[in-house]
Amino acid sequence: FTKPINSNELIDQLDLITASQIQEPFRVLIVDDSPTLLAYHAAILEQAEMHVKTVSEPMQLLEKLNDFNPDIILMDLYMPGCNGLELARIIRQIDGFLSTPIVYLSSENDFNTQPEAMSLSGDDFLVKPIDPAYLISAVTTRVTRSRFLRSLMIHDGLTGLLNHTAIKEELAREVIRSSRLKSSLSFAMVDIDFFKKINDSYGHAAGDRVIKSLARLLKQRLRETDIVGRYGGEEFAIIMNDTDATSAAKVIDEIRNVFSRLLHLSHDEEFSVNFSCGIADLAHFPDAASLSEAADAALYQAKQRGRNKVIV
Ligand code: GH3
Ligand code: MG
Ligand code: MG
Ligand code: MG
Repeated sequence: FTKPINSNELIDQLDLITASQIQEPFRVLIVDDSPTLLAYHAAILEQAEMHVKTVSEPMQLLEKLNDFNPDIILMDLYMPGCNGLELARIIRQIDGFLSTPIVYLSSENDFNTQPEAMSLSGDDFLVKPIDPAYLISAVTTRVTRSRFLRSLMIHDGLTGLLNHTAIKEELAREVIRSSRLKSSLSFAMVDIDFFKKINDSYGHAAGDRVIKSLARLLKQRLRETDIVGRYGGEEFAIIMNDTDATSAAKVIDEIRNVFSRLLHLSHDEEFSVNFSCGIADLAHFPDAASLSEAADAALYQAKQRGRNKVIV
């Protein structure tokens, strides 16, 4: 038995996590038929510590897109056998690239084509030759803004965790990845017990603080490779790579134990809270839908059998 910890003592790491994601090196994909220009533009951006990949052959584009997952695409307008406007339109139809900034690079001096380029899936138009400092700042401002917007879009405002949509997308992705690698994967659903009573007895603000403290605890105790999201009001979802349900249950049961011993504070009144959890793994439920259904059913069992429990 260890002494109870005050929930306020948990360090707030969530802002740091989000900030570090925004600060990762920018990934820039340049599409141009001229190897000389590709090398020149790449060198400029690499000097500014960006990660650059280049494509001189449009056929390689799709493959590079998925492997590299660029933050921004710099697209030559005229290439033999294809044009940048058409490529941009194709990119816009690929899952996950609807909002990736596309900036056209061209020696085109006819300003009439610029509005056309904009209306066809582009975000901006830079005329070659481009001043190196201008190229760097054009890329930096766009990537900073789009990363920030994307971060807002996929994170939950209260806890900073991934939101419902984002965690479902992660689950779909991780199920495919783990099936391909034949590695194990667990999915856990966590739901705070009698949360309505907490709100009723101590107020909504105290309830919010409880939700935040569980979010922080999960982030602190789980591995860097585990993916945590806020599934709904007082519900959390956790994806654990390379982990079968038995091992996952061990880890989460420890967290359950720590959480149930936290002391929460509301107007000088101390109270404690616990959660229930249901877990399923990919070995028994081989697709995302049945995996999350099974975790949900196990959670229901945990509630039925008295709460404050982890059930596989
Ligand atoms: P059970 O043990 O069966 O899970 O009981 P419960 O009271 O936790 O069950 P239920 O899921 O019905 O209640 C969840 C409550 O959580 C309902 C809602 O008022 C509250 N809630 C949902 N989102 C938030 C939030 O963001 N903040 C606060 N403070 N409360 C929330
Ligand atoms: Mg060209
Ligand atoms: Mg609930
Ligand atoms: Mg609940």
